[in-house]
Amino acid sequence: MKKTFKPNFLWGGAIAANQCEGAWNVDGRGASVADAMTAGTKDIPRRITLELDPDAYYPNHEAIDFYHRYKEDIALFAEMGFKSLRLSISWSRIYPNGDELVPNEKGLQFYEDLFKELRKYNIEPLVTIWHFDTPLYLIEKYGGWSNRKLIKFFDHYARTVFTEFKGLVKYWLTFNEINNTIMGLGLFYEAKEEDYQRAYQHLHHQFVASAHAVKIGHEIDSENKIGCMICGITSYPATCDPKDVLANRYQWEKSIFYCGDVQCFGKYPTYAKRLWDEHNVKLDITEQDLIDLKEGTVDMYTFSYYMSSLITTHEIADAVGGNFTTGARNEYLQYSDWGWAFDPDGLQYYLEMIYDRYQRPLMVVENGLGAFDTVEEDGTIHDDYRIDYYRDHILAMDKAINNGVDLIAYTTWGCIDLVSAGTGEMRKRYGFIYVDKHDDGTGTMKRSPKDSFYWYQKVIQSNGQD
Ligand code: BGP
Repeated sequence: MKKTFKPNFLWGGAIAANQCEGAWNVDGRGASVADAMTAGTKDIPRRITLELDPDAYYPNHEAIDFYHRYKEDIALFAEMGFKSLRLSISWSRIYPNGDELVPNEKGLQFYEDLFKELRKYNIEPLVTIWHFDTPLYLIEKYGGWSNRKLIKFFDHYARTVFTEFKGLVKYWLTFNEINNTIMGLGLFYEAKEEDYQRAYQHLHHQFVASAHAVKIGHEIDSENKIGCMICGITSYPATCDPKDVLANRYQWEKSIFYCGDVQCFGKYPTYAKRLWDEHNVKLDITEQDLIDLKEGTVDMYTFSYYMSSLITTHEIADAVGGNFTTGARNEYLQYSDWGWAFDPDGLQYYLEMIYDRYQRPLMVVENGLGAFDTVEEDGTIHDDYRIDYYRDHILAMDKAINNGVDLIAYTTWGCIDLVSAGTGEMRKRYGFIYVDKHDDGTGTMKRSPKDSFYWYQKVIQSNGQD
């Protein structure tokens, strides 16, 4: 095998504050929208309750208690040989309501300690500023991101974290899976024109906030590298009917390129007009917004990749999907217990297509398999299905790099078991490290390495050669 991966390739894992920290109301932290989400399952959707429902269970409140156990967890990541850990800052830990002027010192201290702990092991932090967790107060008082005022609050929050963590953090991502807002629109329910209007306006505000963050981050430290983060789903036409082929192209434009184009090229693409006109969307975009978008383009393109999907204009007999999308079943692929397609070739396709379009460094910042794990009597966990999943996706990256793609990082999702974002479940496990925590909230929280832990350690040690 050729030496494909660069010597400084960032192998590692990824987690997010709301899905692992817990300590939701500790040390001055305010509630975020993730704290208002009840537990769900594959078939029962999570609910958002602005008032806590005493009969419901809120899995993010305690999560895996990373807030108190991060030293133990980071030591395990270091044992695997991680070069990087992707994690996110909880906005409401820094600004409990989101619109304050003065930050919560204890929140800042927590992240400073955390980043120093990573540095102790030479693990490069890759920090997401927003990962699905807008402070709840901003939703209640301002109605969330469809209100332009949120840009100003986010600017302030971003400026705070860039200033505070200067020298400790170099790699940043602005909004996690920013394209989700429009990707699933109209797929799971009949969306009305006002839903489209709200979603596109919401997204416009996040684009502007992201561009501001890029500008602020560069101004505070010219060493900072700041990326966008797109939910990457490779889609194919389900048939050779030209209508399906066209529908698939439109799917790429709406779901994938729309956000990447604005964040990498700094302006709305030509097809944006068609997307808006289809639903009579009239956006409030100021002259200054257009200047800011141009000046705040990202340094790198990062994305999550779990699966591919099939697009068709014909009737779908057997719909499958996950992660904000759904489509027809692909008879050439295997599916996970949660209906996510296993498609490493789709990762190679995505990497090559996106690199060609944007010509800037890429990072795969989420990839992984959510699966049921069984703990054997002796405490071991034999997750060969997870090893197979990773092996094939790493081989796909290897091919793309050999074909010229500048891929600089791979951080697998949920390197330690954590709360699922989509379902709120614990039993949908992604980790190399098992956490003894269950869907009803019980468990000792004990951490145990799975077989994949030792396998990934070997991958990193050999820089992807083995
Ligand atoms: C992405 C999110 C993550 C993560 C992952 C897996 O959408 O960025 O937060 O959770 O998907 O999804 P799930 O947790 O629903 O299995």
